Amino acid sequence: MTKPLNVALVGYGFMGKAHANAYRKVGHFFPELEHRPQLTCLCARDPDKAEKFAETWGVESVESDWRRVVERDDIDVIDICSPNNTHHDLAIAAAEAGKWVLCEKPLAMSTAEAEAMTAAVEKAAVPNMVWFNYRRVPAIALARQLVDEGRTGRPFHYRATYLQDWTIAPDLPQGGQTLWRLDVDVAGSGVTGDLLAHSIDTAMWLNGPIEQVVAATETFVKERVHQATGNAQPVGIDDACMFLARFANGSMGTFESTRYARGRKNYNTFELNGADGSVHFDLEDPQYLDFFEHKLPGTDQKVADHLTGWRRIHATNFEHPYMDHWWVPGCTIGYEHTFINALADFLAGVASSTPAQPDFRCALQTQKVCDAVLKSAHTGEWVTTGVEAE
Ligand code: SOE
Repeated sequence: MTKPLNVALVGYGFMGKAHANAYRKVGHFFPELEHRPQLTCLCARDPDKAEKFAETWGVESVESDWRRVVERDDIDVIDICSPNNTHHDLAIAAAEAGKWVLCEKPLAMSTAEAEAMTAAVEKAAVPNMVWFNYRRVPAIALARQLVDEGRTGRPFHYRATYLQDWTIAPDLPQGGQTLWRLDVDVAGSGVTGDLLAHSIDTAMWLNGPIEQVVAATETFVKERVHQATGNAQPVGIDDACMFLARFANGSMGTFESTRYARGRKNYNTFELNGADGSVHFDLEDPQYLDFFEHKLPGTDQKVADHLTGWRRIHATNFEHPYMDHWWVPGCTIGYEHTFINALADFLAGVASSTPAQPDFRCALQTQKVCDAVLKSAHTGEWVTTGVEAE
């Protein structure tokens, strides 16, 4: 017997669409799940756009005030896909009302906010998760499996880049519904919270806690017209950020992110170098995990050295993470499927009382690293992150 689960989606932008699609599809591809999400409510400020979205995605009702959603008895889950400055109040109110809470990344505008949100979901003991969807790319999950299996050995280096190019034009405005990511009052930060949060989440998932960072940021375009006021206003976000990291396991990391890398659209890459092997991933080629295995199993290493080399694993076999729920080997899945996989993990975690990660407490650790990065960029000094040991 399946149980219906009434979901209220807050926000209808890029992420609203990605999440709505996940709720629609998850029961088809993960039929073993006990819960069947229903798109019960969409909450958004613009009533016309909200009605249109609800019609397109088959959402049963529309609200314009999230407080009303939180009060509704027929809602089980509140999923926050609205801009970053709404996450804190909404998540806390939802938790206090006993709703399950899912939240887009970054969890919050600051560590202080993320701590309060984590305390609220834990006090209310409600299931919660943050949508760091890239953990659910099969090739990235495979990287984690290889690390867990000990195939990369003692880690020395972790290298991440997250590059885009969509804000280069100096006449691009900031703010409003479409460009809130450029408005520091709404986004909290620039590439650090928006892009590096992904890189940090993946890095700590694969390679453990980041203990210390030293960073530099730059804002290349200092003023942009604000869509709300029509006036040129200072740009408060970081357009680019690079930082060095020390991991608790003794390895060293470099991280770079920008929205000014001409030609790079969503170039999210990482490489982990260990004593026994390395893994490399590039989101613009997402089906593949590159793996260098130094010790070939079952061979005499002296004889085998001429056989070593990077191996491209096309992560589409039934044996690869998530792929037994999708198509036959060789047929690929895409960006949208990472949200479906994430939702499936979340629902399975609730059913088995083994919370899927990253939950709020886990995402709080990423927030701490982001805050430490921004602090270091300001002071120019190494900053201890305060990330909890695993
Ligand atoms: C920014 O352009 C953005 O949409 C991020 O907000 C998403 O989290 C990232 O996955 C794609 O890029």
